[in-house]
Amino acid sequence: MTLMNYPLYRPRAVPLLLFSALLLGDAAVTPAPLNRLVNGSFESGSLAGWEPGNPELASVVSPGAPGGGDWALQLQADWAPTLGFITQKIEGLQDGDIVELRADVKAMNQEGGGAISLLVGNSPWSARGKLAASSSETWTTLSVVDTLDLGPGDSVWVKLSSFHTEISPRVGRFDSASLSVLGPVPVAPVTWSGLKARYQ
Ligand SMILES: [Ca+2]
Repeated sequence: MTLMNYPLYRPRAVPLLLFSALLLGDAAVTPAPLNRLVNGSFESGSLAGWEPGNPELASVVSPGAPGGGDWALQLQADWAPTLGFITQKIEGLQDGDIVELRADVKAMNQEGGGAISLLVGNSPWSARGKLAASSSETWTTLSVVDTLDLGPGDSVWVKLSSFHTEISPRVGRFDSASLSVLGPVPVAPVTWSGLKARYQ
């Protein structure tokens, strides 16, 4: 039997997976996830790709998080009271996809901080979803993992937001935001010992 007869789930992935398995020995082959966010690290120096709720409450500033390049997002609340936020609609996701939203967040003053949300709905304002938040004054990586439950007409949105103002301005900085599809993963990990066991 030749390797070409090996019944992999995704035939087009065979050469790369086999080559990687030979290089890595018994390590599982896990390709780096693709970031579905546009301008998630704000390295365009602008809000390109994002829709601000109130443009006066969102700005692109420097410095960003360690390893996050030159630029970051800063959001603040005003006295209305309204919070600053930006949203981005994510295309190409499917019902049942397991996705992870990550971002680095830092409070810029004692009452500051920020939240990241993964939302599903007809619009960012009517959406349901999951949220993670931090009020730490050191850079903190937030993560939200969810399995998408998409109904008719639903879209997926990412939202970055400051906290509501109360008695003092609440400012948060954001950097290195990413949205990755973690699964479902139909391809079983290919290992060298697994291949040897199959042909011995
Ligand atoms: Ca950045």
